[in-house]
This record gives sequence, C-alpha cells and structure tokens, in this order.
Amino acid sequence: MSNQADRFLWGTATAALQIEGASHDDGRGDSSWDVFARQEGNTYRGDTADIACDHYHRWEQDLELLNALGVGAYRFSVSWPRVMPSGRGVVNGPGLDFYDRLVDGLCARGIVPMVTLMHSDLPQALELAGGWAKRETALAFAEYASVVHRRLADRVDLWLTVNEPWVMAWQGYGYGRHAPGLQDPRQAVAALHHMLLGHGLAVRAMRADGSESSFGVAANVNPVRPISQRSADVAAARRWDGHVHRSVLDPLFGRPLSDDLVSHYRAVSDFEHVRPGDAETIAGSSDFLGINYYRPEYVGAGGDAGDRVTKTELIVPEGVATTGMGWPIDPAGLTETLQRIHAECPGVPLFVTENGTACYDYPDPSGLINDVERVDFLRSHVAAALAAREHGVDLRGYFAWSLLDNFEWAEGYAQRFGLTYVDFRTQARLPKRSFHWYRDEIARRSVRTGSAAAASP
Ligand code: IFM
Repeated sequence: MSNQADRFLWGTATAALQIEGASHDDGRGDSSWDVFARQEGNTYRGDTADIACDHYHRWEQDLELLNALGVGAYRFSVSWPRVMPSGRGVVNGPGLDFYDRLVDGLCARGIVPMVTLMHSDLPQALELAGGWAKRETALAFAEYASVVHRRLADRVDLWLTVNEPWVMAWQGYGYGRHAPGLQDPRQAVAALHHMLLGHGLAVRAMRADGSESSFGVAANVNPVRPISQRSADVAAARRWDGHVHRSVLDPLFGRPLSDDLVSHYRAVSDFEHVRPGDAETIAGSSDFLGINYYRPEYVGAGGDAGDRVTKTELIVPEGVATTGMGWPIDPAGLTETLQRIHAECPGVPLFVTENGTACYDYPDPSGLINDVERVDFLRSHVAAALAAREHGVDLRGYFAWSLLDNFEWAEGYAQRFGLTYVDFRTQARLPKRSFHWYRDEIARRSVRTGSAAAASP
C-alpha cells in the first residue's frame, strides 16, 4: 500500500447521496435512490435526498468542521450520476470539478481523502436498463471509476470501489427495502456478483492508469450469533453468516463460494450470470479491506416471517441495549470482527470505514446537544478497535459515521448518526458533545497526520 495508507488514520465518513442535495444542479442526473425516495411509501414520511445537508453548496463550511474536529482523514463518496448523468459516455464537467475542489480543500487542510466510488447511488439510466442485475453495469462502473481516478489520483491514494455490496444487492434487489425496491432473490444474487465484478474491473482499469493508489471494498461485517445453542439455531446462524459475509469476502479473497451457500442460492438462481474468468477478476483485486461495523446479529431458524432464502430469522434478544435504529450495542463485537477478518484474510490491512450510532438528539434551550449515548458508544468502540490492533490486527484507521446528520435511506431524516447536528429547516450545523469528545480523543492520541504509534489506549 501507499505511504499515506501506512499511517493510522482517524477520520469521519459521509456519502454523496446522504449529504449533497443539489439533486438537479449543474447537470446531475437522477440516481436510483432519488427516484425510489420520491415514490410514496418508500421512506419515512416521504423524505427525499433532494436537499439533504446541502453539502454541495456548503462544502467549505463542512471542511471547516473537519478541520475543527482535527481528523487526519475524511472518507466521502463521489456521486456517479453527478459525474456521468447517464451512467456511461458523456462526463459532466461541473460535477467532476466539484470533487476536484473538495479534494483540493482537504489537501489544503492536511486531511487525507479516502474516496468511495459507489455508495448506493446508481445512475437511474442504468437502473432502468436492469441495474446491477445486468453485467453491463459492471463494465460501466469500470469506465466511470477510471474517469474519476484519472482526475483525482494525483491527490488521492485511498480508493474504495463499492460500499456494502451485500446491502446494495440484497436490500435493493432481494428484499425491496432500498432502491430499486425489487423483491427478486434471483436478481439479488446476480447483482452481488456484478458489484464484485465491477470492483475487479474498476481496480484493473484504475491500476492501468498507473498510480500509487490502493484499492478496497467497504463491507458490512457483523458478528453473527445464534439465539440459542439448539442445533437448528446454530445452523441458521451459519447460513446467515454465509449469506451476508462469505458471499462477499470469499470471492474477493480468492475462495470459492462454500457449498452450503451455493445450494441456497441454487434454489433461486441458475448462476447463468457468472462467466469464465470472473472469479479471477474479482480475486486479488483488493489492497485493503474496509469494515463497516455497527452491531451483532442474533439469528434463529426462521419460521414463515423470516428470510425465505436462508430460512433464518433475526431477533433482538430481550434486555439487550439498542440504538435508535434498534441495533444491539456491542463494542466487543468490533474486536471480534476485526480479529475474524484478520484471521480469514491474512496480510490484508484493514480500516474501520464506518462505525457509529443513531440517537434521538435535540438541541437544549441553549443550543447544546448532549449526546452522551453516542460518546459512550464511540469511546467503547474506539477502544475495541484499538484492542484488536493490540492483538495483532493490521488496522490502519478508524472512521466515525458520520460527520453530519444526514439522509438515512429508508429512515429519511428520522435517524441521526452525526457528530454534528443538522437543523434541516435552516441547514445550521451544531457540533454535538460527541464531536468535542472525538476531537479531544484524536488530539489526545496525537495522530492528526496519522502516527501509528500514537494509537495507544
Ligand atoms: O448510513 C448508512 C451508510 O450509508 C452505510 N452504512 C450504514 C450507515 C447507517 O445505516
């Protein structure tokens, strides 16, 4: 990996669709999520990403927030439909210029940029042609990736191709909770394959450009726990783990899909979308891996209400503390996850590319946001990440999700993940108590530009 990636990076993360707004400015095309959110019933109270945090116009103010936070790195995503409104072919100059300015602004402040190329906002023109269920989308992704890389690679070393491919494939094409809202497991299996293929093709294209860049995927990884030691529940947990994690990590790191997984997917897919050579394109294409960690999942053998593909059911055990999203809070699960991936993918540097919590935040009469739950969450999870590092995991950085409250997909603006409170009526930014805690924590560890030694507890 490149020099920048060798240092421990404390950062924060966002995604284009969740913060930028300006959905029709300067030639941007619609993404599948813009269209999905505008359809009744798909998001909380019909919230859309049309304005979001208006970051497209307020980016300099947001860079000042990063500066005040003292982060060494910032992970953001590029909006494909802003750069290529139809997904392929014509490049939208003003769209690409925006990211050029953003990267310049980060570099001027001594903040290392980490770029994600695809964070759920597929150009709608490609979605209408079949989206990720079609192979052509993987080819188009490689073209788009190369366009962005050629423009920014002189200043950006760290590149994430796709964010949470399992979530995009299954929540989008399999379970219908995210764009494009399909409930078709067959398409979900194909979509996941094409996202991984798109990653491999994009990395190949970007490597051909010649640069110091390092490439990875940001994968959602949770510890999967059976709800009991009954053999049916233990087997269900293994199936769910295969479905959510091994389906992504095995192809990426050159392992064939395990038999148990293939037999479940065979019930819904003929695998005709897989071509000779795909496995080789996908394998060996990652210089590092991003881990998005939020919670453990408790799994039991499913009844009718559960997942039809894997015959499993997700259950939150009684008495377990949860976040605003209803997700169990478990910092030890982060240490466990990092150690697991380190063992399964030896020699692969890791980043925690997302970690955070949704709380019911509100400003008190004096304008202070006293989000003590988030401070507790971050404190315990930072310690958990560093514990993994002490146990030998090659962890290179930690990115808190998120810099700003933002558009939380189907939850709209109801769930706030930010270190900074956003008043969505006025677009005022109010740093929360957790912002100040994280700032002090970073300063205490003296890693503004990432000295690895400073990551001591
Ligand atoms: O907001 C999302 C992000 O876009 C992807 N990872 C999970 C976050 C919280 O749900």
